[in-house]
Amino acid sequence: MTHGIALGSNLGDRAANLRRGLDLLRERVSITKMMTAPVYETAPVDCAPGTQAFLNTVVEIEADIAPHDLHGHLKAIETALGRPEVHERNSPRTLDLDILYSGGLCIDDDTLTIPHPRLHLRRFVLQPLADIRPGLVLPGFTQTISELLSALDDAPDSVRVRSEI
Ligand code: PH2
Ligand code: MG
Ligand code: MG
Repeated sequence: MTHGIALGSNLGDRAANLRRGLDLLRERVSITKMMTAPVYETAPVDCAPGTQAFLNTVVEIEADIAPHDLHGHLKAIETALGRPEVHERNSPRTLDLDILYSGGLCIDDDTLTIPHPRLHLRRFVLQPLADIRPGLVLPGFTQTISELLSALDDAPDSVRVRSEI
């Protein structure tokens, strides 16, 4: 099935952390297809004052894996990158890996909420996702990703394209 994953880093060598995260994902999960968005430098959202800017990107993978199993791999990769398993909410992190969507599934249990509950509010997610999947309509939504992006009323320059992954 098709899984969308958001990557974010604002601690250490941010670009290297994103790349290492994807390398570890490829080692752990048998991926038959991957689409990568450009990397954006983004202003922190809901973080403590003075928090360092993030690098964010999004990938879409095709892999025969259930969302909870994928989630387990993503947590293990975050830990491998040095992120403490218990951490303060929105504290600086070497790597954050969030499942955005898994095919047409809606999940809401103790470990996972899919689609990601805040993705439609976040330019740092919608902009890279719109680069690879502008016409996607997620389960529970009526608007496409690019329509959700256009509807944001925050500052567009909070998100600046930086590089390829
Ligand atoms: N992640 C958060 C909270 N705020 N801000 C930016 N710019 N990028 C993120 O990845 C991010 C955030 C929670 O995971
Ligand atoms: Mg996370
Ligand atoms: Mg997150």
